[in-house]
Amino acid sequence: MISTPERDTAGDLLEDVRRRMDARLAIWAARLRARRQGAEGDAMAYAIASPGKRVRAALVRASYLACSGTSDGIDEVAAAVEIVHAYSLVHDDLPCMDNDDLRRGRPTTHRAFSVDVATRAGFLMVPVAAEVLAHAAELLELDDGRLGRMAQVLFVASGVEGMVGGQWLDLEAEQQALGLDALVAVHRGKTGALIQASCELGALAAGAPDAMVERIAAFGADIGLAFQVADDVLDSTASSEVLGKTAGLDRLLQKSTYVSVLGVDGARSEARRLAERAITGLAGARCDAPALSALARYIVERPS
Ligand code: GRG
Repeated sequence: MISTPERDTAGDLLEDVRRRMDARLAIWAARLRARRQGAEGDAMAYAIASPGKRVRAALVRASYLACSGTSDGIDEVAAAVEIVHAYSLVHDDLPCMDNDDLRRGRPTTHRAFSVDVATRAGFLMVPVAAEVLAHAAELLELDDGRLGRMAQVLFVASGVEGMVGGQWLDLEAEQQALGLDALVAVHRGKTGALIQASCELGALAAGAPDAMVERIAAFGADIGLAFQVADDVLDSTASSEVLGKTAGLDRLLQKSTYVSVLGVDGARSEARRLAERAITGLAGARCDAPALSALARYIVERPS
């Protein structure tokens, strides 16, 4: 368990970021509902404004602050990442994927609307994320080159070389016994890529030099993998009530996970090892990053 002051650092940061994100995402939800009247607009608003932990947003902000960023315009970069994440949850829950009824303590988007509407709303959220990122660049007064680099980081991480590719491998692997190397590829793609991108985006928005961006990206890669390892543990140890989504789904879908390969204790210690490696890697990076270390430890000790 992490020490009390560090837990408070992560807790305070997440609470602050949650407040900021809820406000920003509510504005975008209302805008989308007004722009696209009807079920798809309502479904996008439902998915975008639903209450998550906002870990990715916190990583964007903490990386930005660690690289001496000073503008609250960074919230809009974080909102773009959270919208990509929200779309992935809508599609992940569909009957053709994990087929879940519960997300963030509420009915999944396809249960609240319909499969057709949720599918369309999910796709429509991707260009919204691009629009939000472009708006962030205006708020932060970033030049076109930097916006281009950030768009590349976010959308490559969201695509077939990242999140979609990892999810693809995950679906193909149902009912198959994967070895650890294959599992690492699934987890790095479906979950790790967007978490790594969150860290990189914060550093890029702050105008950090390439060497610093690389250090923060390496940190993000380790905690991104650790996040999914911890998720595997939670799926097999926590209740649906605490998780706000159906617990035990991995076993039901016969998925290979860190728990099926290493057991609960083995998976837990691997998640902790990755978090500590991430923190150690930052130590030489000349960035003052207690919030990043606190988030790394929160990611592997979180209750949900
Ligand atoms: C077309 C093959 C194909 C894929 C579409 C659906 C999809 C893209 C990707 C799914 C990626 C995914 C849902 C990975 C799991 C990530 C994960 C651990 C989600 C839970 O994150 P938390 O705990 O959730 O941060 P909250 O609700 O707190 O934001």
